[in-house]
Amino acid sequence: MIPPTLLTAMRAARHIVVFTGAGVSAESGIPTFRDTLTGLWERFDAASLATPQAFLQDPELVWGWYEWRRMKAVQAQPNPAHLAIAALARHVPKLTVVTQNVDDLHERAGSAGVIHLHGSLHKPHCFDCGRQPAKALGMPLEPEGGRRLEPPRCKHCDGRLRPGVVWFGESLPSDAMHAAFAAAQNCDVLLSIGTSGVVYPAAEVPILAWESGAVVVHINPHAVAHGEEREYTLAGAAGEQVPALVQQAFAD
Ligand code: BJW
Ligand code: ZN
Repeated sequence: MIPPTLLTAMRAARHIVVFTGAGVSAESGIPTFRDTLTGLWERFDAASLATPQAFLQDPELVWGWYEWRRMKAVQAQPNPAHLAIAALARHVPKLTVVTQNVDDLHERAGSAGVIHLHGSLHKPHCFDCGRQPAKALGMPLEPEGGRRLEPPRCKHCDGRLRPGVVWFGESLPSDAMHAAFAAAQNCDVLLSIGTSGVVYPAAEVPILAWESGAVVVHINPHAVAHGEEREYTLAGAAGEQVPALVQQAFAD
């Protein structure tokens, strides 16, 4: 049951921030970051593949992993959580969606102006000169007979293209980070959906909101909250909890 005090806070909010992690896309069939290493990839550790050092050491392995993940993302469809977040924009004066995800399921569900803190699977750039290719990547190829795939070359400097995501040790895009922090500091309610909250600086977003006086709601099947005042947990899958919250808060 959703606490009535939370429903009241949702209805009174002038600005809601929705902060999402991999769990929001799990029910679309996209493995969470810490669950990506199944099948062909089970021998590997995600945290050590998602680094510039791993790409420099074995570009074909890392590019193959990201193309496999891009294929999963292209094949996936937005789920009821993405759709309910898009619908929520119709009920509040201002809604800001901040995601750590590198898929585009929020946009495909109809959310506008989504802030991507960790980049995108769909916008590669050159490892050497940083330029983006003029032509978008084609449909992802299944690496033949294994995992490895040669990254395409940059038309400008012949360097290797790399996924347009933020790896460990790299800076987040500063405009996205500043916009996310500003939104967190100026919202009334923040919904933190499907994130383990262990990766910084993104993990500061709900903390900043809470410190600025917002109501913070965690939606996750596993315990991630601390039980502070103004902090709620809706334990369960995003695809069930988010539509229920939006519906109960704003049912006519
Ligand atoms: C469901 C569900 C369902 C399941 N419904 N829920 C301060 C302290 C300590 C360390 C650091 C620090 N500041 C910086 C660092 C270093 C590092 C870091 O944070 N390390 C920690 C791991 C300790 N951060 C960085 O390096 C960042 N850069 C930086 O800070 O630069 C300056 C600097 C450099 C060096 C030193 C110091 C400063 C960059 C971080 C970039 C992270 N990038 C990744 C990879 C992106 C590309 C890719 O996808 O491959 O982003 S890592 C990975 O984690 C990915 C995700 O966006 C991110 C967050 O993961 P998320 O979304 O929470 O997913 P999961 O899988 O962890 O959790 C899923 C959750 O869903 C779970 O809770 C489930 O229960 C739940 N769930 N099903 C709802 N149906
Ligand atoms: Zn280049």
